Amino acid sequence: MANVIITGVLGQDGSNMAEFLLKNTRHNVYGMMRRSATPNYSNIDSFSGRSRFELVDGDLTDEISINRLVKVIKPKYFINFGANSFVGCSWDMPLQIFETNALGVIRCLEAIKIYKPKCRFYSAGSSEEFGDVDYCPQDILHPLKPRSPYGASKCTARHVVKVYRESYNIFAVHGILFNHEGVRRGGEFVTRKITKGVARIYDEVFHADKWRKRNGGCPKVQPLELGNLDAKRDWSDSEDFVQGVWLMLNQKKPKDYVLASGEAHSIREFVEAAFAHADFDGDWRGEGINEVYTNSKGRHEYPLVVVNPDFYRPAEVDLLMGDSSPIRKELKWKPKVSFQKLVEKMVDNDLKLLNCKIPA
Ligand code: G4F
Repeated sequence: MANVIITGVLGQDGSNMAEFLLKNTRHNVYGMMRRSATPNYSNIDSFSGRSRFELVDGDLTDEISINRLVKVIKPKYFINFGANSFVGCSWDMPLQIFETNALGVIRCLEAIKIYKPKCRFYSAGSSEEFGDVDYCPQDILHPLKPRSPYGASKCTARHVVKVYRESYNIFAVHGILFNHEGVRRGGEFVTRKITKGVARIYDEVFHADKWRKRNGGCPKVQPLELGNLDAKRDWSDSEDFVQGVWLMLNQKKPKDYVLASGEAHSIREFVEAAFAHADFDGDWRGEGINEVYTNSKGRHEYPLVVVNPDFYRPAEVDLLMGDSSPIRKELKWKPKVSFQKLVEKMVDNDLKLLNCKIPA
């Protein structure tokens, strides 16, 4: 039995990692959370009462707190999922992004170097490091060509991990994670924004009594507003990824790997799959900022999705698709959830949160 520190434990990946370790190992899990006036504990509700789980205060921008935690807890593993992970806001707060995502990694590695040099460290890398890609699928050797302050901060973290590994012989790995989603995903990311939007529209339209009382005879639907529909991403399930991270941390020698599904789908395809699962039938009409995804089933036509250029980014990553064959072959990593299953799981969860169920 050993101690594990997980930063970002209230987020999607941190909470999935903590839950995975509590279920599958006998380790004590210390989940680090940042001080906030109104913290949201919903992602850890299912396990926060476990005796082997403890919430601890800390902040990646504050080395005193990181040093204290490593000195006192003496972790065997330090898993850094704490980050500002939203690419879209990284142009608005580039310094904060670097403080947390890049300098935060130096703070963790310095604390490990001084207080627990045998600790194994995981750094959450990102396919955003590849940016405007040179080839497809991208593997671990793909050049670093970030397109956002977020991507640049993750490239810095990658270099820092390599430097500490080679200079101090620390077991540190930087896993390159392509997009990964799930029922604990934050609502600002496009997948969850879509599945929450589908559930809201389903609730508005199919609970006819409710909306008729509110709006009169025909459905009044507030369409979902999205930005670039043509970007393509390689989406997987975060619960599959935390298992890959654990394999990386327990390999013999530290080596970086890519985690990815190997499939690319556009935002448009995600929209279609999510609405189809909730029994909508849509058509794309118009072009560019005038494009609309219109419900064409039943008596009424109404817009399900419209384009809002406010959600465009100053620079876009058009296509991400990863090659994860090395970790599948060498560490026997096997993801379970397909793109279609992921979409269905997220839509079902958001419908359930609104007490809606698709009729069988
Ligand atoms: O869901 P997103 O915000 O994720 P993004 O930027 O790909 O980043 C995620 O994956 C990275 C790994 O590749 C992680 F490192 C990172 O932390 C994060 O988890 O946006 C996906 C795509 C983009 O092309 C964006 O322009 O969706 C497009 N998009 C279109 N409309 C939108 C929207 N994105 C958001 N967030 N909101 C929209 O309305």
